[in-house]
Amino acid sequence: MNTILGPDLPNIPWEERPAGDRNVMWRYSGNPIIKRDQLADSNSIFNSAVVPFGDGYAGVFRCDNTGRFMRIHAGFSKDAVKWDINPQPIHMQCEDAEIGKFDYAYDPRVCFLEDRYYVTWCNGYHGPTIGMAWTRDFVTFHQIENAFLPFNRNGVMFPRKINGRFAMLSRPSDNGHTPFGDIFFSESPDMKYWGAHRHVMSPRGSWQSTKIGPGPIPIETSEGWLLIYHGVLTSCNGFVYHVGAALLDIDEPWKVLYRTEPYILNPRETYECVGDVPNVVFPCATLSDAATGRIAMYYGGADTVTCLAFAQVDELIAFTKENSVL
Ligand code: BMA
Repeated sequence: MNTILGPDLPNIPWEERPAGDRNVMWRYSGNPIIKRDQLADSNSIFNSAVVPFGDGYAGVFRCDNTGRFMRIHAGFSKDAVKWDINPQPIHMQCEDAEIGKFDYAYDPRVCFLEDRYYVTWCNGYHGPTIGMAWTRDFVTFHQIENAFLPFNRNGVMFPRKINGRFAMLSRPSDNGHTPFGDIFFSESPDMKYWGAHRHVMSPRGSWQSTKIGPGPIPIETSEGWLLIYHGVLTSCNGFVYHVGAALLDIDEPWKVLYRTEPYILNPRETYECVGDVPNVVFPCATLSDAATGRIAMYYGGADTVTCLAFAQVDELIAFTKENSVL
């Protein structure tokens, strides 16, 4: 039995796989769970991250407004499906005005680590890089140093220290729409200085041939870190974003043990194929229940709405191993 090494969360969203569905991951019947205009001035709400919080859930949501400015907003939920999103964007506290100066914020991830929640996001600082903040209540957010120099996107922390150091995956990029991109591992003694950078994996044929990037916070399992990631191909019509899975070594997560040759989710429903950027599924968070092995994954559809999909950890690990090409 492949197990999640983490807490039991019996109340995460869940639906059984529909009869006749042969896919390792299946969609929530109520998708999208967050529509583009949930806020009075939102153009789109997508690529967002949620975590267990108190007796419910909290999250950080990418809300592009009707001025098409990219902002992140806090939100709360009892059931992790219906979300109350604060109409005001997060205003970070920051001791250093140079770092706190706001340009734009998008694609947040949230990671509970030791005693607080860390938020990482694509932060505008002379180009995109990895912004970082922490919060205990999702009301006050304390912004700390950017993790890296520009240009970088998809900063995804590990949920515990590894070999005594904080650890993060990221995807160095460019200042535009980035027609390349590998996943790297970095570590830090203090959340300020990041180094010991290691290559994790490169793009590879077909659905992940243009670029790849880490998605949700990796899930610790008996078989290694379960990494859900996005992989992009360039079609004659532009980028197409898919979701894949890999297992990384527990102590040396830059070592890839298994990696899916097929994707595990691709844009095929209307809300994934039609929107501001068509043909995008972009995962930023999971909730998982160790007792049952249930995984609920949150992803953006077509850069417009927020959606949910489900998998069973045993099945996803077995699928990743059986369909692995390194
Ligand atoms: C990436 C990011 C994501 C977005 C994706 C598809 O570069 O901007 O926020 O979902 O492109 O447009």
